[in-house]
Amino acid sequence: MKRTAGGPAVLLGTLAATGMCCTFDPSGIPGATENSIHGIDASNPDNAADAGVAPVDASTPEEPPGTTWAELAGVEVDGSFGEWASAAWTVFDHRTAAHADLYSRSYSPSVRVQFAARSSSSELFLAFIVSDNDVVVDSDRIWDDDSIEVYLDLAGDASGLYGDDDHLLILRADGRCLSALRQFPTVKCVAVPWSSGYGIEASVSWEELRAGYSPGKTIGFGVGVNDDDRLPTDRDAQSPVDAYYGWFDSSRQPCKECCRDWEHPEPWCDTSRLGTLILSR
Ligand SMILES: [Ca+2]
Ligand SMILES: [Ca+2]
Ligand SMILES: [Ca+2]
Ligand SMILES: [Ca+2]
Repeated sequence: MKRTAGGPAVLLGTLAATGMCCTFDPSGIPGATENSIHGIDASNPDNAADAGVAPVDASTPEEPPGTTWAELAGVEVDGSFGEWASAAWTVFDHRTAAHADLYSRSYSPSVRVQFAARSSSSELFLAFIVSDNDVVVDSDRIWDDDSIEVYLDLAGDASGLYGDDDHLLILRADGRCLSALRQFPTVKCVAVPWSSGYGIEASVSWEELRAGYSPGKTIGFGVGVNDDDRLPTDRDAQSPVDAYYGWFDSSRQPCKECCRDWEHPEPWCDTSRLGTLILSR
């Protein structure tokens, strides 16, 4: 796995330089195990109703862990979630996330992510319904705002450091989306604000991912959520993110050298523990 100038090493070096490290033990923070914080009940979000889809119970981890499916169907990336009504949704919150980084001692769990994938022969489609009590978009670095991160290991080789077949997509609550590690793929996305959160539809083309499409194909896949609630942190950054939760396969062994100064393995610098996305169900 190589790191190239201007590629993963630069981005990951930048991330490491921010001091985004795992100072706090989530289990040691008052309220970390509570479900209803800041006036929202994360287990019964209004946002799924806003999107016209059924909310999924977040209290029970999915089986098998870290596995999700992309139904074979086309999607219009327009901010309307009607075509997702019968999707195979996966959900995570602070209780079921594979990993948490809490940056503010004032932070209380107040974010929940319901996501689904679909695929056509030309594009991979993703939908996210995010419950978040305070949607904040105020930083130059979009991962310091309310945003979704998507991790793709197209070869499914779980080889640790990000290589040419691995991608990190960041989708912000205001609809700004990017491919963080390389110029391609182009990420198309539409974000919609809701009463207590936001929704995002996104797509990337299999051609730009340089990955062949086939029904039954299995790729490495993970999702993270950044929660900025305007709280004080110890980090020297412009309105930094307050918490991060990740969905991936925590039962797999991490690459200990891949994330450098980080005390915990993180999916944005280590593909070893990504989950699995299966095309078609
Ligand atoms: Ca749509
Ligand atoms: Ca921010
Ligand atoms: Ca890979
Ligand atoms: Ca927030």
